[in-house]
Amino acid sequence: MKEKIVLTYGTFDLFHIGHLKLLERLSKLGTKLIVAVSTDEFNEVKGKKTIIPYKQRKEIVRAIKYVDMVIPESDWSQKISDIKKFNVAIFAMGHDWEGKFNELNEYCNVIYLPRTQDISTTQLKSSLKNISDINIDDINKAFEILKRIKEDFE
Ligand code: C2G
Repeated sequence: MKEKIVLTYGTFDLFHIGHLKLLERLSKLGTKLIVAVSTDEFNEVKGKKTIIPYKQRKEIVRAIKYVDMVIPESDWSQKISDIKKFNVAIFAMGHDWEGKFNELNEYCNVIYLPRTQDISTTQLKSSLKNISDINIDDINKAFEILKRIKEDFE
């Protein structure tokens, strides 16, 4: 079977089901899936603060069975040289990037896939923040109230 290389880019911070479903669908578009994972320095350029450092995000993505190779993404302009270097047939992203990389159609087939609904790293981050915002005093107060209610019922 003729080799058909698929290439995608992402931060993949707090790896979740949306990331997994995307990589699974991308792997079915070709024979080999290459994932460019954004470095911490590049995420600063993107204005993104990650929780999981690049070295670990790279290892997590590489361990996904759908992924054949991981490369670093360190700037916006590396895509054309990556497409040529790896002889990429398909460049694909989630549809939150719809239309943003159409200029790459000159070099390969550009595809945008629907995102998985109701899950995102941003959402996970805000849930974590909400949890961490709950201070222990409030929890203790709530606990005391519950204890008194329980005693009243006994
Ligand atoms: N994604 C998805 N479903 C979700 C969340 C994310 O399909 N619920 C997809 C995104 O559309 C993207 C990929 O998962 O294609 C990785 O998402 P991010 O880690 O948020 O990537 P981003 O920071 O947008 O980096 O040069 C391009 C950038 O590096 C893309």
